Amino acid sequence: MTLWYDEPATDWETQALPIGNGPLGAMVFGGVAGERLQFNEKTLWTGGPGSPGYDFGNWTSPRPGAIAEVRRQIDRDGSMAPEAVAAVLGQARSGYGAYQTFGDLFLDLTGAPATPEGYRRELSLREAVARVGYSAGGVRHSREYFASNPGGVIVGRLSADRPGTVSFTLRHTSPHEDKTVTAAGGRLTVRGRLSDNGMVFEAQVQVIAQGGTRTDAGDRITVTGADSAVLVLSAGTDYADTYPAYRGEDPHARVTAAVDAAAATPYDELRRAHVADHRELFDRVALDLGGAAPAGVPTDRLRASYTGGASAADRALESLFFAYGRYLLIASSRENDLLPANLQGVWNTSTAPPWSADYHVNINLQMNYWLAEQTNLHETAKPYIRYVAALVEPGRRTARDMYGARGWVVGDETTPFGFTGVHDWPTAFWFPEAAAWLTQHLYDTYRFTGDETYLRETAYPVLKGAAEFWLDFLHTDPRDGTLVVSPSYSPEHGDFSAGAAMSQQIVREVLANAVAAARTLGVDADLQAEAVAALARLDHGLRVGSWGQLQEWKSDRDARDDTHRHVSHLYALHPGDRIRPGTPEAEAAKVSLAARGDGGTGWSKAWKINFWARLLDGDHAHRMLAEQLKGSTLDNLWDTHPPFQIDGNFGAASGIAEMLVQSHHDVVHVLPALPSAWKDGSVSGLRARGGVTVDAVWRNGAAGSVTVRKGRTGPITVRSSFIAGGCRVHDERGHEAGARRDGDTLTWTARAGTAYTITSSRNAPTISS
Ligand code: FUC
Repeated sequence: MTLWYDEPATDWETQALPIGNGPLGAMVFGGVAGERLQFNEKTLWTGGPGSPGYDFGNWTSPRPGAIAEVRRQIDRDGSMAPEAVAAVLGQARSGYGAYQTFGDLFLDLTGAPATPEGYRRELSLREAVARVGYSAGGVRHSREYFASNPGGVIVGRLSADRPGTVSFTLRHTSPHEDKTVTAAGGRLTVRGRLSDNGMVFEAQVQVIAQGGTRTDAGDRITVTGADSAVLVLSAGTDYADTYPAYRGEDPHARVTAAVDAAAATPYDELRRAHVADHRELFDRVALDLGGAAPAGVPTDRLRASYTGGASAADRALESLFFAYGRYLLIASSRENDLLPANLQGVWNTSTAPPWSADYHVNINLQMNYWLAEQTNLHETAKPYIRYVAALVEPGRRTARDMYGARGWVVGDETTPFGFTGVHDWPTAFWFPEAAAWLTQHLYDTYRFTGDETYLRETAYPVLKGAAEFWLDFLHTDPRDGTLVVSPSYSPEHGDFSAGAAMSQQIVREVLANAVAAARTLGVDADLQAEAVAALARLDHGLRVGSWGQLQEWKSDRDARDDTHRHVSHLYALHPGDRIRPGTPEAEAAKVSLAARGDGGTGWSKAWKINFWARLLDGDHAHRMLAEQLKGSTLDNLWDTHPPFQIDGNFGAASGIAEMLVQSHHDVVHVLPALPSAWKDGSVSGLRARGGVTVDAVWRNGAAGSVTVRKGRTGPITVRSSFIAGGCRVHDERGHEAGARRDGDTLTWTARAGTAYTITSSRNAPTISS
């Protein structure tokens, strides 16, 4: 559970190692003569209010009839070029902004050796601690770094096994010009304003040296001849996630308090509290694929020699990659965060990162959170849920003013400043389905937890607004009288048309979820009736085309040689659940997926792991995992689009979880897509819908035992191929559960908190059907 290297990092993107506590992130380089810690605070963004011309993406003047005109043209001609639609409905972006680096801390190390011995740089995923070590002149030098969520700080410690040998100068650099850097009392304070939008930012670093001398000099701090030294960093901005101003308190008091408190706490205590906090989340799941990393082989070489074959080394990299996905989510998204993980999590070294390191909501942000519930990291999804809820207010105005609709909406991509309108990049400016898609996770969280208070107070109001938008904005298709989305654009692909498959599948899902939620809560009878009536008229969005493919558009025009990275028309297979394996639609999805091929950007490969897992084809899912590790993974195991984009890390971890446990339609399916390469293994702590925790052990490609625990007393149905061959179900005390078997499924009434183990045994009495 450790990434390690035998050289310092020189490249931020491919080599440096990420630590983070949700709001704060840092990249550790581990240089010998100079340490570099690039750091981030997640709210430091240009754009939004204060940025010249910011308009939330809403049309700056009304365009009566513009959407109706596009609809008319599509009704008449069947399609419309993206450029033509953008010319009518788009608007140049202004004040969109981008996620910003906060800057770098440099430690210039005095007297560093030219040729250190025994160099090692590592990141322990279990502890969430990065370490650097080397020897020189008979002295072992060690550094440790971690980002503490309970402390709200990033902490570093430099030490050596000979007293008096720790010496360095700490300084800060950043591309933000309007700032001051001052040093006093061993504390470096960086304070300034982004010139673009006036956002106030502040960081403080306290240096605490044991032994030696410390000198504060202008904008830097020098430590000479210390036994060890601790650094404590915190940072903040005056961002608030409230429409329309998006500004709150000055960060000074918060940052000061965090650094003061951490500086007054012994290092070992800070570290202990951090490791305990991290492990409370990280240790909930364990995956063993029978891997063993060869001794002495660093992670970059482990990855470079990976083939996706049968070796124990390959299994070790796969389970490490899964653990890393969970590590990265814990590090970049926590319950006390204002913002969810963006395209780069919390890590960004630039003022102009790719795609602004924003929130792309035509798959990327959603993909970031696919693993959250399944891999038992519910808390990490809280900033996502909060963020989506915060889009409702700006999104209502956009829905009303641009679309003439109730509810709320957001377009293809967005920012921390409620950018819910449009821009004018023809292939990515229009995707009002995003709001509905974003609510999928909110409703699914309820299905995992069964928490009705959460459903009533948090999820339902957001879901309801997303459904209302579509009740007002559907269009009657003159071809057949069904209700369709128009203009409809299958993400970043082809022409605009009416009723593309993904549009219809998403709208069906949001309406169905809204009805189900309202029924559960016993509210909004009128809305339920309205949604039920719309569902009856809604085009179904699942068509099998001339070459057996699932159609991406309502008319049959998919090209067989099209390998576009988005596979949007398979939404109903994943992340939706309407397409069930073994049905004609699933067969058609398979044809489409095979035609799209095994290539693609990092996130596209990750999505394909999930698709093949849902089609119960473990070998093909594994092949996609191998493609991702071979072709779309960097030395620091970050996913690369290219460039670095974190969704692929999260999507792959989700895909691995989908290979092990699926839980749709009230069935907990254990080991649904186990690849032949994963002969022996075990997993524990995965979550299934219905408040269920699942452990499984398998040998020779078949489950030997499965243990499930349910949060509430009630019926449970477990499916796994081994069940068909005979099994018994007993609780912790050895009592039979009284299960009923039907082929490969078992159903019984599970008591809350009781562990039930299903064992396959020829000796045990077989449960009769
Ligand atoms: C979507 C994708 C691109 C990229 C961008 C951030 O628009 O089509 O490949 O991942 O998001």
